[in-house]
Amino acid sequence: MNKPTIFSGVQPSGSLTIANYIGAISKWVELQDQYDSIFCVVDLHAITVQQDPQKLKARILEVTKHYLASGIDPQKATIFQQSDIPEHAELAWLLNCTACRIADLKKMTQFKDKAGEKQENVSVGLFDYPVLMAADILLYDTDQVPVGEDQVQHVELARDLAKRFNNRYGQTFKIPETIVRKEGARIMNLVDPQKKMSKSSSTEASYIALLDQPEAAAKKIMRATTDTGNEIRYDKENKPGITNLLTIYSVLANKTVKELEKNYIGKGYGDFKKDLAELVKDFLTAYQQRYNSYSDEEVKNLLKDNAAKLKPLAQKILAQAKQKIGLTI
Ligand code: AQP
Repeated sequence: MNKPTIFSGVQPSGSLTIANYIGAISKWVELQDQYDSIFCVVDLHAITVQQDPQKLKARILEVTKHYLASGIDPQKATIFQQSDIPEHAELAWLLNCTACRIADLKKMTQFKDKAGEKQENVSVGLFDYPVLMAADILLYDTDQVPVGEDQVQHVELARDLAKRFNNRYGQTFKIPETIVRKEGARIMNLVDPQKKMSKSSSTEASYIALLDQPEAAAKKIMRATTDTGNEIRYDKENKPGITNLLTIYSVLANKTVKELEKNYIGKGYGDFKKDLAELVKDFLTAYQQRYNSYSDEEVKNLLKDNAAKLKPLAQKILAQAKQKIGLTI
């Protein structure tokens, strides 16, 4: 029997953070044996905000190396570059016209967060981003989409658009489901633990980049904002800073939060942070060794080969949608 399919991606929009690893990529690694796995470098999403062309080029290769360094096995999973398969953009257009309404997109919280006060002056692409994401998912008959919490609303929109299209034109798209990890689906900013950690943040101290110097990353942990009091306890409401650090610790050390809380009874923030800083330093050192073992040439070839392998499936689903709409003469 065929395995079910998972699809997910990361934008080459900055230096990947430990939040991208914990919330998304590490979960993909866990799932890659049970699923037919498709992991995309979503470059067309990245250009919804301004990108420097030279940096963007480099980051497409970087994201691919991050997938590999995290443990995605190219023998098991298909890693490719979104813009290599133009069917993504074409299906997005079809969904724009046949299934998505302005009102759907106005509800998207990520757009409101990213556009902020400048809603009238950001690109149309930033507003339409969730429709392209729906196209990415629907183009491969995806069963499940493993994402961090901030992307859940977008996967729900993909489900709604697929249902709307199917109701109007007859069964065409599979309805995808979301997979969100129990702990670590929303890693918070180290400076302001009320905000999520983001790779495009302008405050370097707010995130741990996977390519940060391990020593510098350890310092960021030591300086992370913590709460009043000194008890190491998971409490999102009253102790968002320590709760966030406990979550990072728990995922990287593969220990439960309960276990950690027990280990730190009677100890203070200083001891806890020192241990976590050491853990992060060791994690990054090993991670970067793997990351540096891949060459640009190697990842370019991998991306090209995989796009060629995947294209027929994308073409097939797109052709079905076009035929249903009446575009096939
Ligand atoms: N803070 C987070 N905690 C847990 N998971 C997270 N993800 C992002 N931030 C966190 C998950 O990482 C995957 C890739 O994200 P993306 O590149 O699609 O863009 P994003 O969700 O907008 O993430 P960033 O880091 O905040 O990027 P920028 O700054 O470019 O917008 C997704 O599965 C996401 O949920």
